[in-house]
Amino acid sequence: MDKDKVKYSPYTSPTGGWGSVNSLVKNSIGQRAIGTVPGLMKDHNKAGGYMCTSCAWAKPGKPHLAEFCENGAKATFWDLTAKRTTPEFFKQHTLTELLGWADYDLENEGRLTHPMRYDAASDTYVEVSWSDAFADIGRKLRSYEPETVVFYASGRASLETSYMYQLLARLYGNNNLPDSSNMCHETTSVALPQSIGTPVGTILLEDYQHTDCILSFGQNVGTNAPRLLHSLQEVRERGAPVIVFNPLKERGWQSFVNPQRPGQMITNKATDIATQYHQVSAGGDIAVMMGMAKCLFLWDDQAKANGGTRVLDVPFIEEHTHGFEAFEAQVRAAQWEEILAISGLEKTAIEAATQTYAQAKAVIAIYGMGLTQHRLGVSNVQMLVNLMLMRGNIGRQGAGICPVRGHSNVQGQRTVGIAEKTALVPLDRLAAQYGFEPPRNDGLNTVEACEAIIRGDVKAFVSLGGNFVRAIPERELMEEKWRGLDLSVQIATKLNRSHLIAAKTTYLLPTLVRSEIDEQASGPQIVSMEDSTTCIHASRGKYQPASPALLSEPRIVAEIAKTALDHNPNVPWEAWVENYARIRDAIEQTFPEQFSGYNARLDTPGGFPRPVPARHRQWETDTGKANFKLVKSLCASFAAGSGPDVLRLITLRSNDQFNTTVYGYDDRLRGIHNSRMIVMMNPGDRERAGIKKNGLARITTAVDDGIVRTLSGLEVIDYDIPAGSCAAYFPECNGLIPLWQYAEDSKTPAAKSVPVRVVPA
Ligand SMILES: Nc1nc2c(c(=O)[nH]1)N[C@H]1C(S)=C(S)[C@@H](COP(=O)(O)OP(=O)(O)OC[C@H]3O[C@@H](n4cnc5c(=O)[nH]c(N)nc54)[C@H](O)[C@@H]3O)O[C@H]1N2
Ligand SMILES: Nc1nc2c(c(=O)[nH]1)N[C@H]1C(S)=C(S)[C@@H](COP(=O)(O)OP(=O)(O)OC[C@H]3O[C@@H](n4cnc5c(=O)[nH]c(N)nc54)[C@H](O)[C@@H]3O)O[C@H]1N2
Ligand SMILES: [Mo]
Repeated sequence: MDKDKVKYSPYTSPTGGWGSVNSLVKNSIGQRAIGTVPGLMKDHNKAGGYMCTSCAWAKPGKPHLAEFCENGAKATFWDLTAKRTTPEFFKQHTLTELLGWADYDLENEGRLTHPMRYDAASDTYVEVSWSDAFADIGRKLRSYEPETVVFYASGRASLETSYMYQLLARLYGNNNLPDSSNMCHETTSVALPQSIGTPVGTILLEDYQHTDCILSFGQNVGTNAPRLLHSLQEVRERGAPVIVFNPLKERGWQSFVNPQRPGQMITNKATDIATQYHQVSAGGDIAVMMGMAKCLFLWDDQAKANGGTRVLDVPFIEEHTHGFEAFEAQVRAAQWEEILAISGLEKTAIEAATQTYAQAKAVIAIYGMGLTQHRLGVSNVQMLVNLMLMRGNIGRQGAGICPVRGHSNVQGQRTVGIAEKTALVPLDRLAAQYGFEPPRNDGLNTVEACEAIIRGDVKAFVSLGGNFVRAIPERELMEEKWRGLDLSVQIATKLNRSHLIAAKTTYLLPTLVRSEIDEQASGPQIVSMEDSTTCIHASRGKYQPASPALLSEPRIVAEIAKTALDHNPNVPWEAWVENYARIRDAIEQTFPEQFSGYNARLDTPGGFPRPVPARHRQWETDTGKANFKLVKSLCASFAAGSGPDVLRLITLRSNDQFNTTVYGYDDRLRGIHNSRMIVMMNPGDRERAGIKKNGLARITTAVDDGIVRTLSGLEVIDYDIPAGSCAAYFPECNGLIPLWQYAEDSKTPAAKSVPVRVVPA
């Protein structure tokens, strides 16, 4: 693939509709998937079925006839592919050869079938028995200092597996539990507790039925959480406005045809989603929100003066918040000139957005990586909360903050203890429950794990899913240093680049996907996961496993624990794997407030919600109130280097990928086809850079730290994007991101405005 020249023509069809049906059918045929569309209709996100493996968006109690989207179906078809990556495949391809393959080609080989061990002499993976693999992994783990081992988790593993995994790390002797949320919504997990005393969003799905207005910042709904469009469509049909801030005109926020509605499919008459679309510059959101706050204060002053209805929710601010005066002073001091320069918007645009916001009684604020992956990501999120607090838009029906999470159980992994920060984990309860002394010092997050690997301080890396080396910044250096590890254990479903960069000893341990039947001693097992709105759902696999040699994730974690740890009679690894309901009982014992009646409530339609105090205006913050937080600066990005030729590069997802899993080379919703090696540029910026229309470009990171980071051969697309911002795909661009350019306070890599120079290639 990737041979043809890129084709670009702006996509004018709606999201959803026939385009998504065609894409879904193409993927089902391309993967010769054992899953079918009728199968999906019966089981996907349905009671008694399995929960989608793709995004974490909420699953309604009364599901649609087909409660899946194009991208969830794609992910499932790719899981249920008939293709296999067998021991025979590995005999035929050395790792050196495979390193030349594209991400797409690696995963397109299909499901891993057998446990494998890297053999340096032949430079290939060779088959190994499970028992030999576990014995060797256990022996090696016993030989290291606990602090030198990292237990990474990507966000797909169930609550049951995740609980066992964090316990494994703590019994082993560390809190080195970085996970994919460190690259994602960690910013949320740092910002929201300071502001409103909870690390998660405050809305439930039903709030969409009561909202008057939606604000959206930096999230691409059509690609990354398409089922949310069902709610947005209903919101629009009630006439409520939707205001979008995004440098790119993302199709999902513009227009949608619901494939669930035959009438709409036949007429192809789309629902317009955004009523206002503001193309903010990358990193310009704090400035936008500061401008909005200024308008609110000004109009409130006027209302006070003429005896009109107040614009601020004064009773709420007085009763429920803290820090208002300091915040007010910061807003009043902010200068419009700076606000407009940084946001890239006209004052009239900010005023129009504020007017709509101020007229609405109940507002939901949606956001994604466009806010979190910036130097001041935490200020981005906290400024959004400030804006909501000004009008009492948190903690009542139809209103609240809605971070749209990534992986399907990434939020849940945190809930059950996968966290490097000890303050987030009830260590005393774990100590009492299992009769051991858990390590009390904080462990490594993702960036710190990378730094430790670079220093040579990490001996072993265990990966519960994911594609760590490909997902992190600083690709070249990290790949080089990764080879210095003594042990890499990769629990995975498909082959990816992280598996090809061999440590001294590397194991590839294949596992089941969520839609497959997980048969254990007590029969087929249920697992569970938490969605973006804190609702917990049961999931039951329906399909035969891709290979009889696969083990489930709980089984793999238990076997590693049994070989790597001394026997502890209080930790019934074996009994847990026999019957996962026992793991849920153990989770309930550790987290009684969150999981009371866990097994009994597992099949609650729409999932059972964990308690979120901020939903009821109980603020578990340092002040006992919702805190207005001051922002550090109006610009969320790193300084844009020197010179007007420095652009801010946004690295983002196409419609044909799930993170590093690339399903194809089309980004239909952006009208880009045949290639991922592209850069979307403002035509004026392209001309200034001396690049011909449709020419080739080289991107070089504009930081002065002695490391040259560069990527060439990118085809330039003249795109509707603000001057000064440009965009290209993750993970192709990850080598351009300096490891030290992360969000202050949360250490989320700043993937959304990398300072770069783009020149003719
Ligand atoms: N199909 C599919 N679904 C997915 C994923 C996938 O890869 N494929 N990934 C999953 C994961 S792990 C995650 S975290 C989520 C990610 O979902 P999103 O949060 O939507 O993440 P991105 O695709 O990175 O896109 C971020 C959006 O922010 C915009 N943006 C960039 N910079 C700025 C800025 O400074 N300000 C504003 N206002 N906007 C900005 C971009 O133009 C883009 O529309 O999706 C999840 N769901
Ligand atoms: N430049 C840039 N970098 C980014 C981002 C960005 O926007 N820009 N986004 C960041 C974000 S938000 C995230 S979440 C990370 C993602 O980082 P990761 O979560 O580490 O990466 P994924 O691509 O989701 O991992 C895919 C692999 O997971 C394995 N897998 C799939 N399903 C399962 C399963 O059920 N069990 C197991 N054990 N393995 C499975 C497969 O082998 C597959 O190859 O990337 C981050 N990196
Ligand atoms: Mo993510």
